[in-house]
Amino acid sequence: KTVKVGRALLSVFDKSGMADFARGLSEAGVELVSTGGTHKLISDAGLPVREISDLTGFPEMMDGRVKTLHPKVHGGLLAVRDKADHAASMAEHDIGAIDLVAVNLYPFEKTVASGAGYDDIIENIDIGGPAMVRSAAKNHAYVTVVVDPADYPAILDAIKTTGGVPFELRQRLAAKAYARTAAYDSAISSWFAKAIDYPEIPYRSFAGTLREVMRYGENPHQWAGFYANGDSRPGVATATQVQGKTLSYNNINDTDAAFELVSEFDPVQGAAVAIIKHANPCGVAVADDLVTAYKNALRTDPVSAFGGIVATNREIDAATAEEIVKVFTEVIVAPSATPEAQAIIAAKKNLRLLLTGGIADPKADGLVVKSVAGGLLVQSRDNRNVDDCDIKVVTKKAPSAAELADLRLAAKVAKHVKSNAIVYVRDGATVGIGAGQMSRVDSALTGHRKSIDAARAAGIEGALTQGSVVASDAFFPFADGLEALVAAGATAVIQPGGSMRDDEVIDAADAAGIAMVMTGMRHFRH
Ligand code: 93A
Repeated sequence: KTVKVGRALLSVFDKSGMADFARGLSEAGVELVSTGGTHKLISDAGLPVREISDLTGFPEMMDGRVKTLHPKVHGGLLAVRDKADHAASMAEHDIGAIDLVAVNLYPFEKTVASGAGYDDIIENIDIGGPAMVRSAAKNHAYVTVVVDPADYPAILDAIKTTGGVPFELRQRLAAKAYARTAAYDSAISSWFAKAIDYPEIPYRSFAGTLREVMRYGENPHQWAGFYANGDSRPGVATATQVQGKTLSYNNINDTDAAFELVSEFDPVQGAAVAIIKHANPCGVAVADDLVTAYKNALRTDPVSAFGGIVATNREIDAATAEEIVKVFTEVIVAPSATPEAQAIIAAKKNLRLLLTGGIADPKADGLVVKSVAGGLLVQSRDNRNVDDCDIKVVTKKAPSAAELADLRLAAKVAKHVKSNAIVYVRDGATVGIGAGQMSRVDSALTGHRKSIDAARAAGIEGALTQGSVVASDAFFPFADGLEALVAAGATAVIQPGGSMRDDEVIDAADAAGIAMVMTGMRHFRH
């Protein structure tokens, strides 16, 4: 049933919308009670409002740590109005009912994101706020709880039109309130786990804030939402969309893959471009300038690049924008774009342009979560790459300096290709990528075949893998995978090593007269 609101307790850190909300409530005859800062705002707006200390009979104390933690508050929130003994307790202790609570919490997440110190972060753990929210939500049979200023208008509307707040709305607000306190406590425990290096903390939850509900998920019959977890680093969740259609679920997933990959390459050392389809790269290149990197990345697999996602590690200039818009592209993601480049891209109305303000830090830690039936698999981010490895030459022949540079590029790309991953590189660009095959030999063959297609498209005889170098994301269990690379024309290979049959694989490389190096670091990606 609809409950009339007689008294409201307002205690908000984020004061947006509060003056209007308080005015609306006051005009509807609701008595307002409020804590320090919120009280000041409301009385400055010229509205009648009581101090919380007036209601509790206690001053706000201990730097505000104790202001609403009082039976007059929690009794007023939790009492079951039509239970005789509850009503008797209220009468006996002079506890008045509180019918509505508007609370939003100390900005714990923002304080952490700002890089504040330990004590400052601890001080920003709100206790009284979540306590009121949880009490009010539990007693939603009688009480309305609002944690999000976006909900103020709907509540005022209901009060104006029906004289109170209907049950269905109170239920939804209560559900939202618990989601908020859950996310809040989860942010606190996540921060703690990180601050004291306790990753295996039990009961860990992974809550985020709904940013948007998408039209659908991976497929049209699936629901999908994008939840942000408060991480403020450059990336798909924090990027600004300058233009284009709304991003879909698959767009966001692929854009993330593209940007994480391109961020492996230091923009000071060179321009890098990655083109992604279905979360796998179909072309990656580094060059002195961005437009060359784009053209070389595109050459790997121009057919697959159709409808792809382009990521760059440097500001997009006009020349690069001109080239990108020649190919049907779904999303461009870049640290920034010049005004000229933006004008060129603007001609393609649907094309989405996301600007991140910087590249992602490939060394950053963090957690990667994957759901399985009945649970979540959680692991730390794969935040290492070939630059962290001690590269060992295992063959008679050592790679040349040029080959070694290409091997490093190939290894960084292979890290971002679904396993089994085989990446052929020549002259700073991928020339064949084999992704996601169940056998490493098949990935080797796929990459080779793609390079033949690409060569044909470019009017070149043979395969682009001739004279290339190759990275494998994991070791070769048998020599056959390596032999497939040799047959494709590879002259040098980088792989982690560690197979029982490493010796056979090394012998095969020596027999073919190619160079092979081992990193000791595997990069499975499933
Ligand atoms: O320090 S607290 O944990 N102790 C309390 O008793 C308490 N009551 C409300 N924080 C408390 N609050 C929080 O104060 C609210 O959640 C809100 O964020 C803030 C509003 O304070 P003010 O009205 O003084 O700006």
